[in-house]
Amino acid sequence: MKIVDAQVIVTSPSRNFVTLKVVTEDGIYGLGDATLNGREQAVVAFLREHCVPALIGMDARNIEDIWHYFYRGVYWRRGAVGMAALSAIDVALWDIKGKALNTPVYNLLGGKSRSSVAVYGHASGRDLPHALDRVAEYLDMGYRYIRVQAAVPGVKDSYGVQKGSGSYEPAKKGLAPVETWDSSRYLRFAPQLFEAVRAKFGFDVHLLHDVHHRCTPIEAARLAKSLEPYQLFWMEDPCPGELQEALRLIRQHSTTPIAIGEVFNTVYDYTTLITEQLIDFVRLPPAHGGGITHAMKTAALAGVYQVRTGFHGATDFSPVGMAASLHVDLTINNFGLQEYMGHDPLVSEVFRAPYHYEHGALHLSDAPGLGVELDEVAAAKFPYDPACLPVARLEDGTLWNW
Ligand code: EZ4
Ligand code: CO
Repeated sequence: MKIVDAQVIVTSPSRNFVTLKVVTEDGIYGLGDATLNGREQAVVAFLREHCVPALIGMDARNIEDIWHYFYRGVYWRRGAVGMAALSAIDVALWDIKGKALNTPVYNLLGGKSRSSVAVYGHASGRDLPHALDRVAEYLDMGYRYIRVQAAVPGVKDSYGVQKGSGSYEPAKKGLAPVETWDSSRYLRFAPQLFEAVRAKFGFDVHLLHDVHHRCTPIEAARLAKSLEPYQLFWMEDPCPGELQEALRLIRQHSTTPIAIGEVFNTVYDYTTLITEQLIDFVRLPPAHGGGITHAMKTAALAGVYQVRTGFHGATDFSPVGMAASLHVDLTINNFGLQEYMGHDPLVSEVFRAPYHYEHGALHLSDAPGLGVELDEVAAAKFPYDPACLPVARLEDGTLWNW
């Protein structure tokens, strides 16, 4: 089943998405998500210039070998751009295999371990009372897992708080906007926020919180400890994860479960974290972590150490990337939870997603392959629209982690 063509499609229905379409000699095609928020064109160039020429002529059936060709065979391995490109190639090949065998991808990964995929939504408040209103809205919509964020009093820009109306999207047009941050105010406010949420809604709902890399390890340990009474389902990205040993400090001080790795690229970013059981959830999804092939391996290593998955599911991923996550989520035993933000309605003019939200979960269709359809005519109506994620600075100007 020779690959005869591969196209990189960039479209921006409300935000940018990069999609790889791989076409085989018998007319079957597969889709892969190559979106990397704010760095889209780097992945486009890498795919077009360096991957597509090598991909053409390969046998689409040999996913494992093609994966290794573009990983082991590439001297300059890993990195966000390279792994986003490899993820797209891999996911497109799984889509092709499913369509060729007339079965959904989850059947090829071991079949269903559950009937639907539990998701969490984002309750983000302009202030504490607004966050409580947002939690109530998510409960009304049937969510049983809710991430809670709110603007920190005295801090100009807190992570995860939407400005104005419309859907939350941190990337902005032009160069990176500069946001201001203050960890000490945040560390005082976060326990007050969760105290108020538990006082109002009790303990039946699962609560999550994203620290978004803002703390030092010892600050994160203090935060994890101070949030213990509120029994979070997870505390996410407590500190930057590139120093895996830093997570030992947090573990030493607290039993608050930790989720990490939405900015990781491969299982190698997780080896200390998983094998020393320093975390509870891996965030790296198929669309950024080497596709379905590598996500299954990362999940398998995690499973051995009783670590579960909690894949990143921001609007950064197109319905193609979301579908790839859902096929893995449905299959693996150590699934934990899936993030789900929901796209702007414009996105459905370009992508037809195979999943829908109901009763706190995403339900995936049994269409062959991934199940996603892309309308290329509609895609062409939404040209690339450059946007960039912010940078964070402390009040004195020191550059910080965004
Ligand atoms: O800020 O994906 O848990 N979710 C997140 C996201 C990230 C965006 C960056 O593009 O942290 O909202
Ligand atoms: Co996050």
